[in-house]
Amino acid sequence: MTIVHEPSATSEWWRTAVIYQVYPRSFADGDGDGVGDLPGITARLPHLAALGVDAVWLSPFYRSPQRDAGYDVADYRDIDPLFGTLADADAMIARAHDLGLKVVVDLVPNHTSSEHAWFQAALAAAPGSPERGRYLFRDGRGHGGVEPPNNWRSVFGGPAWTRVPDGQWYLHLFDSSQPDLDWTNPEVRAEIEDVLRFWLRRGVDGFRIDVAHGLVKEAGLPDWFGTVEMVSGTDPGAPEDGQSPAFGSGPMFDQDGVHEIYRSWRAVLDEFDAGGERRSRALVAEAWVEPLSRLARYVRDDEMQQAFNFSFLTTLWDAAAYRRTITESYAALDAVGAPATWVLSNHDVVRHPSRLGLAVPGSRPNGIFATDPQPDEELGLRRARAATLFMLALPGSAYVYQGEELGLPEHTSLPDDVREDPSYFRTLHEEAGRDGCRVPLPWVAGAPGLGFSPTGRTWLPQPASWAAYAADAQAGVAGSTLELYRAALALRRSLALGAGGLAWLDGFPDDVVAFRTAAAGETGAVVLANLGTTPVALPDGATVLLASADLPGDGTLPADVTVWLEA
Ligand code: TEU
Repeated sequence: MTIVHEPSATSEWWRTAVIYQVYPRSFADGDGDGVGDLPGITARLPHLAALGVDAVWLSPFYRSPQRDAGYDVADYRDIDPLFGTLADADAMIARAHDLGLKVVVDLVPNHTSSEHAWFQAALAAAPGSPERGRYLFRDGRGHGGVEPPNNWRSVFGGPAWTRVPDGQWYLHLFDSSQPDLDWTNPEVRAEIEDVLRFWLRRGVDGFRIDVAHGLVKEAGLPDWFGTVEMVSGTDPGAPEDGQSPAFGSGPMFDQDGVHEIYRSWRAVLDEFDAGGERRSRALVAEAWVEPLSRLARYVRDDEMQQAFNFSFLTTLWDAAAYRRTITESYAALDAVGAPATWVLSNHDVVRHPSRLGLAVPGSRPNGIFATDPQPDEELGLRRARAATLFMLALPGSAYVYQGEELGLPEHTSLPDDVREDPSYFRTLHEEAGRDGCRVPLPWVAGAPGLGFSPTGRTWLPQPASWAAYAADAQAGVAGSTLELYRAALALRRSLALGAGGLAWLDGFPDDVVAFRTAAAGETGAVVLANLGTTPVALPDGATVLLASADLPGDGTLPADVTVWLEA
């Protein structure tokens, strides 16, 4: 037995919470226009309470031209009419709180929309003006300034600079409709702190911080000859030991200056601590940063509370690789007193049942075209259920992306003419992009649009196979993925697994991830995940609490199955 993590002694909600990601445009549509909205979400919140999660995180619903599905914010203090009104947001927050769910909203501070009043003012103003000083406008290089100021590439493909009519260029790490703010400008800092207060006053319990590693750029904006490619994990130079290349380096990412910003935001949140409770509100870093020791810097005591563990998401289907990632995660995060977080899917990556059904299980293409080799749907789902079941036993906090509780696969045959993700366009159609993981959810098997919207409209078409995955087709059905998630979340809660310690168990084949987890004073559970190709013997006399697939009953654990055993 090797102890890698001690039980957690502190009890703030975000240390152990299971947080469900709602992608508003695709969760539930209240008004029938085919795009999900806040009233649709509010009406379906009981589904999430019944599922057994502790919190919801909503991707952006702010006023936006929707060039990057809302990650291009034109007004941080208003709701896009597509999603409803501020009154709808208040009602959603109130209903969630009534149901005992915390609410985390998305904050996009690295860039605004090009339609934000600030950027419009910058365009109208002259080079060198205070209006331009809120963004990263620079003169170009070469004769007449016709070359961009440096060689940076957009994360979505293509150059990271766009030229305006008077000849200056502005930086955009993402789409040209998403100009980067200049975080050395005190006005920018004051504005976003005020935006935090605006939403805290409306009662939110936390913020997920978009591109948290990108706000500060290295002074002088020097050229960079590495990769900014964080979208795809299929780098041909990737080492063959089952790991993707390190991400998040270069002069545009993970600069030391970002931490001072997060310390100031932590102080803003502390102003709102409820009833004298310390740290009742949380900041969550979306920072594609490696190694884990660098990621841990975002969650030091006076900064954020959580950071998404993308090292876990990018680990390939390999028991030794998982053990390594998990051990390193606890080592790095325990050193700063932060909870580990675990995540397998979100709105930026191919859904994990499909990734785990690829020839290299767990690899991370940026979307899948109908003409690409297709994932094995059945094998992928079997592995996804196994992966989820061991993730939900890991001490710390876990994220569930909408629809994964239904076992949804990626939509891999979307017609190209419905695609909206800017990364599809900016890679000149070389990468399918992220639309395939953003398809509207199936709620009712027999209904038009699978019950997503009262009119049957859906902003992206749903695959025909999704009727079988609809929530109503799985509710109450023994062995369904929905019932597996419900059972796992209920047991996780009753066994207090989130607050557990973790020890690797000896005596199992290398292909088995085997650990014991128990909170202080609890018996906990033994978890075995067989990532190999042959069945392995279960311990003598083992009592199975939960399994990710039917067990043969001969005392063995088949390949691609996880079990929780009585400890
Ligand atoms: O993503 C930040 C980011 O780095 C992504 O490009 C990520 O690496 C990639 O999508 C993973 O496949 C955030 C949001 O999550 C994403 O939806 C936005 O498009 C992006 O910021 C720009 O705001």
